[in-house]
Amino acid sequence: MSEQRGTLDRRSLLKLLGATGASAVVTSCGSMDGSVSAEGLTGGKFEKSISLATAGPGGNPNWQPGDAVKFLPPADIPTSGKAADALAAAGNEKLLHLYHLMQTSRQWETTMKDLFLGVADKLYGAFHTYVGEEAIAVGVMGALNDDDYIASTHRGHGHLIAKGGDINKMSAEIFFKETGYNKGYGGSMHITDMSKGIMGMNGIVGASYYMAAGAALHAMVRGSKQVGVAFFGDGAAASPYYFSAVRSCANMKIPVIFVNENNLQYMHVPMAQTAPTKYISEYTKGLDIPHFLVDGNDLSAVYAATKEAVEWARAGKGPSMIEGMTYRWYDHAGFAGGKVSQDGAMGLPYRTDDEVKQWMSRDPITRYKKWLVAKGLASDAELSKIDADVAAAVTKSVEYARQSSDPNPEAGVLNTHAEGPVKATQFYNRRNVVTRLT
Ligand SMILES: Cc1ncc(C[n+]2csc(CCOP(=O)(O)OP(=O)(O)O)c2C)c(N)n1
Repeated sequence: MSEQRGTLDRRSLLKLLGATGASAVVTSCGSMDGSVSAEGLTGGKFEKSISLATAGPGGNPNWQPGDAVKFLPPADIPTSGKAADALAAAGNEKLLHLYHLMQTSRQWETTMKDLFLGVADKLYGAFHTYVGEEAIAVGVMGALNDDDYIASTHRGHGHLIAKGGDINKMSAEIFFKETGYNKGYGGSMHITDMSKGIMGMNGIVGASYYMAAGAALHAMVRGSKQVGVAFFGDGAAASPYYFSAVRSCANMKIPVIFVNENNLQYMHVPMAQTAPTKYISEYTKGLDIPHFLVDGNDLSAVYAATKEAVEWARAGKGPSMIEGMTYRWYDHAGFAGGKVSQDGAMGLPYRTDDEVKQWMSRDPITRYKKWLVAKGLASDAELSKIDADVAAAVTKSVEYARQSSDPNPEAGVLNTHAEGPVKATQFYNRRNVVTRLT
């Protein structure tokens, strides 16, 4: 139908169309420039135009493998400005600690990758790497207190390490040993450490929203000023629970920070084809909460945004949303296209090697290192020493895992209840009545 202009109101238009026998009416249609207006058809005006298609990354049906380079951040992190000042004010000890955490996350996962691809340890099980996205976890956690809560994702090793997780127990869990975080029963996607406010990695995409909201609501009721952080990917934002959770938190002013790690890839499909808007942060803009769209490979940008979000939450103003644009270096899960002692997965069908290499040239760790040196906040020698210390700690964690014992198979049904360890012969039903099964 061609576009009509004039002052015909909706009721008259529908009457007119009904009289001609029309049974369905298209009142708006998308255009590739991204804006749609119903002005001509309704005689009224929408307050804002509604984007149905944009120039990407989201909502772009013309997206091609390789297009992620259009969202490459600059080579260097700005050394001046609001974000740079906020991070620099954190002080040298903390700045070096954040570098240590980023390196630990990178080196631990890279070592695991080599072990999965190598023959010595025959590792198996799901493993989703966070390599390339470290600035988000470390930037967010740098702005939190130890007793704040986080709800992680299937790609959560970086979240755990940044929140103070123990790499010995993480390595042991990947080796399915009894000294692992989950005593060797869980593997990568269930690692949890409540002593650090880590409510767990989680294989259920979109589960972090209500976990973080529940913890934050509990904190709100207690008046403790703790916040909850829900990490999630661009794909997870498609969950119906996403909008629902942000809406509920906004309604009740629950102190949750929704942190979207937009790595432009939803398993093996580009985010361009799975999200209707240009950015994920557009989904919730109508809720009138703070939104921060940041370069997710820039530690200072993530840190500064999170600091503001935390202040907002602790002041009782409720939730906020941060979207960090980033890129994962490896395949969705496992190591297709990866090689021992080589960074990044190449030859994958849904992205180009050039795109991968260009994003790797925006390595958040290298950028942060250059920033620290350029601002005179650390020397190359200091940072190299941290690199070496981290390498030694990662090697030690692998040795710890190798030397630990396998779980006792007879203990398989222990530790499966939230109430704590129960005897294998006991089962708690919903009324908490102990029922003897044998
Ligand atoms: C409820 C649910 N649906 C589907 C899956 C399968 N699944 C695992 S990861 C994933 C994609 C998640 O993509 P995104 O949220 O963008 O995170 P990323 O992997 O890019 O970090 C899907 C669909 C799942 N684990 N849980």
